[in-house]
Amino acid sequence: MVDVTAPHASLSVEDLRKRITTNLQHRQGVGPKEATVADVYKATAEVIRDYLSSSWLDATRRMVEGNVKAVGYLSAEFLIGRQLSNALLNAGLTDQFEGAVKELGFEPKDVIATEPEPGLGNGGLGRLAACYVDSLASLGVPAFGYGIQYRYGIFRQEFDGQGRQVEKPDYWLSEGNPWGHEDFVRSQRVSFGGTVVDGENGARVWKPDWSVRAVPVDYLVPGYDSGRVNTLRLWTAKSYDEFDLATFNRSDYMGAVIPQVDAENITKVLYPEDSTPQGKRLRLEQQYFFVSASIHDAIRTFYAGEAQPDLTTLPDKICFQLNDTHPVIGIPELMRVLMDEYGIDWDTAWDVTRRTFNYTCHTLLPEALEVWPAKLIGELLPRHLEIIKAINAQFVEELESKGIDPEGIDRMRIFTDGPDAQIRMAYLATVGGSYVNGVAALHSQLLKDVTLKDFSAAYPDKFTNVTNGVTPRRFIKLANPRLSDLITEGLGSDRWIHDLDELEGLVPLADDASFVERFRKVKDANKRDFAAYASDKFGFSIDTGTMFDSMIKRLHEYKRQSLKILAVIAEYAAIKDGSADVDEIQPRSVFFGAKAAPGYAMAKLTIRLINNVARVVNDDPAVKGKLAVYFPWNYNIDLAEHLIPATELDEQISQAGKEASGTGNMKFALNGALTVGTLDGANVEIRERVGADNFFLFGLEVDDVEKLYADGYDPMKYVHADSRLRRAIDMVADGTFSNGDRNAYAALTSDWLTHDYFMTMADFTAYMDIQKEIEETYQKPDEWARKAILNVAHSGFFSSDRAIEDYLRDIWHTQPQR
Ligand code: 4GP
Repeated sequence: MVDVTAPHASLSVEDLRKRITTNLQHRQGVGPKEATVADVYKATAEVIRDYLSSSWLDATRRMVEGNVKAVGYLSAEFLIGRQLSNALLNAGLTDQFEGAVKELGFEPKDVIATEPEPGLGNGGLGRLAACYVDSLASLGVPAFGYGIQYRYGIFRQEFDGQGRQVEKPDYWLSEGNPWGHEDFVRSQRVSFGGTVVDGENGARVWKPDWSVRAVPVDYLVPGYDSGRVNTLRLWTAKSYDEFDLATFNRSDYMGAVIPQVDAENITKVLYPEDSTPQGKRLRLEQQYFFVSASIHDAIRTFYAGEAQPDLTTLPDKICFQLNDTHPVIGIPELMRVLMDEYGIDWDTAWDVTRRTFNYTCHTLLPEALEVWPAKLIGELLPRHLEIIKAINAQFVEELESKGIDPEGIDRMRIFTDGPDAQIRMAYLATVGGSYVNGVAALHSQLLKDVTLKDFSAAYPDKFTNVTNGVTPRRFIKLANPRLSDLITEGLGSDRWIHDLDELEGLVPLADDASFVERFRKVKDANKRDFAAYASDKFGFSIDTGTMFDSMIKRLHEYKRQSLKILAVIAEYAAIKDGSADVDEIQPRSVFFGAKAAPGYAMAKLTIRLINNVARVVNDDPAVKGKLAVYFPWNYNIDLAEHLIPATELDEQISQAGKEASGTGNMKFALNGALTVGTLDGANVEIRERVGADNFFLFGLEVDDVEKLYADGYDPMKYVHADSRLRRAIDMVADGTFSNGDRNAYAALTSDWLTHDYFMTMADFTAYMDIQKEIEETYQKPDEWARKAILNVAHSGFFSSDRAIEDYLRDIWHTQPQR
């Protein structure tokens, strides 16, 4: 572990109050007496940012002058969550803040809750990126996060009167943005389109058609108690020709702003719907936009003022981590920059590029590995297409020299020939970088055995694993202050916040009656807090005497929210018709949180079903006090921070072999929930660590799934075998959850009965059966708490600090800067 000290000059309550007051007067234009909570929030945020900025400048300077290689984490998503409380914690200013705002007459929690949450990510890989920038700064590693500042982020989710998801723009920037500083001076030009012509001495010259201005918005990333403040640089697109006066003067007012709208569209939303050619094109524009700007920014940073920089030293200055395939166009871009802008020859450029990039894959679904039509790349980035073709040709030669047969070579081509030629970005990333890693042991193994099998056979040394991790700062210390205090008390110190392995010290306390009792009290209090929050925010009225059972994650068929909702329906039916033993049933509150991609019809239909099951179940007096279902809308980090500490049972029930890792599973275990799960993703490692007795395992394993596919999977076999399942599906089909409309869920029921690719039917019985064990255990509260404590104690491995140390050692080959 790194020795960390906090070199920021400390601030007293009085200092901070004065700074906030001054900011209120000078920047917000109000006196402390007239200030609203929003003014105080904004003033505090600006003061904290200013306070951190000297450490930030210092860290940047030391990075440029020193000789520790930096990390550039390239990611289309950074799901950072609210900034204020995290910045205060990491800078050691929480107490001073509380004192100062109280003196000003405000409640600290109200000030913190005023901050809008930036929705700059969709799911796991975006939140992971945010955990990693926190850990990089906390460990003292020089690093940049590079991404996009989306004006409207991921959409804001609402539900209509029928329970359907409605996507609304998220105006998170409408009150300004005290954390992000737009640095117009350090903008970059990013160009698109046009043609490539021959230049002098065999050079190729790209003559682009149009350009946009990439303006960096800088967020400061303070490490926890490390004194280091790194940069998260998110790019926003602006037009060079904002306004066409001549057009305007012809009274064509809309026409006058078309270039501006075109340019700004690039950074308006995360993952624009891409079922149309325009949508696809916009996504590629986004990817190239942020990657090109970031590469040029890194060169500017490390070679500032050098007339003839020697870019062959780039891999000693910075390594770029490609967070999934979205930034992979960076590989041909760096090649282009090195050759066309700096005159470096192909072989040298290739060597530099390969040593600069590494690639993390976050999926096992083949359809999630991006493939771009060569035609589209040719239109938008003609020079890059040439370079990709040349990389492919060189790669094919390399494979031939390794003696790989022609079919093998065909399977591995980066560029597939023919009229519909495609570029396979995961392959490009694998070939164009040093290392490829999966995000959990099982996932990395499956990448080698299945998804990238040919590549791992040809380049075994490239493949490695880094099991994901989560930051204990945000997800324990901030989200669960009661548990944090109890852990600190139990361990006798708060070193665990730096070194999560220290949690092992809690093991003996799992058998200490008074600790167990206090642990239970923490969970009960967290449940009451969540109920109050959910009542306030969503109007729910939750019975805190029930078991809190949560499934929060993106909505996807492989994650199998369907399995959970079918089990809920089966339970509902059993309570109603008296087949469930009322004395034995464990009353539950089931929580769902999930957004569905706007173009993903099955996922959206599942949302509608869950909402309508919730409506019917919660309105039915026959099950009152026994079963309730809640689906708070707009699942985001704030909701996770409230629900995870209150949850007792965590659902990780994906089909085995489909979830790359999961990080929610880690957050839940660290917050003292027990998991019901399949042997999938990081569940495998969680179970190994917390102990098989403290994890509710069920369902098919990867080999079973493969065998079933091979033998011809027939979902009807399972439907016939379990009357509970038949009944639940019948209820979905017969209009029970659609006011009698028998067609409402036809797409879902017909898929379950005929296709069911993710084998929900095959796992239903095992899932229902494990519930009995879960309920029996839950009815022995001390036993449940003991298991939950052991989950906390053995989950220290799942800290993002550990994950970053793995990356430093195995992939980036760099270290903290003292
Ligand atoms: C997610 C994976 O689905 C999840 O298992 C993993 O924990 C997470 O990445 C971080 O590695 N993938 C995505 C995505 O978010 O968009 O593919």
